[in-house]
Amino acid sequence: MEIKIVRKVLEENESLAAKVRAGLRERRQSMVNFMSSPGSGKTKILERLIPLLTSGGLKVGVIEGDITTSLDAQRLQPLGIPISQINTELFGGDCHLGAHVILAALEQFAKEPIDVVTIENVGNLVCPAEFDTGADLNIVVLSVTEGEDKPLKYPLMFRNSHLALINKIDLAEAAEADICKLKENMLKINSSLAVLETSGKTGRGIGELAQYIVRTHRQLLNEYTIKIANNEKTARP
Ligand SMILES: Nc1nc2c(ncn2[C@@H]2O[C@H](COP(=O)(O)OP(=O)(O)OP(=O)(O)O)[C@@H](O)[C@H]2O)c(=O)[nH]1
Ligand SMILES: [Mg+2]
Repeated sequence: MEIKIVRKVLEENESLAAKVRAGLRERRQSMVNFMSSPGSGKTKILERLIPLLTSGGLKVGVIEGDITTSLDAQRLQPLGIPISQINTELFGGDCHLGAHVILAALEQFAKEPIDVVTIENVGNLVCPAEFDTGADLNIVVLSVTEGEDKPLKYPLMFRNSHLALINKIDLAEAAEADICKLKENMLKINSSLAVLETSGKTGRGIGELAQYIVRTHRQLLNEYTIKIANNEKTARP
């Protein structure tokens, strides 16, 4: 019985995620979902990444997921971009953002001219991987202090991500991190995972991250434009 209920919740989430994705395309937007353990550096990376995206001409909005505070949203406020705060304690304290709350957050952005929506998911290496938010790009952030074994212990997160950021690379030597082993373990779980070394402190790798997001955004919009044109062609008598 319990298994059936869990399956139903996940199926409902899948269909809402598909609705999120369809809405994003209609508005010519793309969405990027940052996931990690607490403290791996999601907010710090956003603080550095967003100015790069906006200086390249993209309008960015942020959905901030947290169980209880708006501390991260306050850190991002100086960037002057639209921010939608979701506190999951208001509906049961979920340790992830489901597609239903993302839909509600996107509605808050309805009047904003946004190109790229970034999500900072709730800090947790397990649940956010189970619930599709409707994002086009899932990015897992793992810092060098967390251990090389984490991809093997939390495989779903790495399987469901497109890009992994090895963050706090500035601390790699002090943490005696084995970066080769860490990459090997990531690729053992997901051989098509792209990997970037980043530092929210020094800014290393954040330019490449911005380029990756811009490339994905353009590609999605191009594909959508072609799809619409083809649909119009076939609809013509
Ligand atoms: N040395 C170093 N410190 C970093 C780096 N990235 C983040 N930090 C620090 O690590 C701490 C946690 O970073 P956050 O950006 O708050 O991490 P988070 O993933 O957003 O954390 P939650 O939102 O609580 O899940 C902060 O003190 C950051 O300044 C980095 O690349 N190098
Ligand atoms: Mg944060």
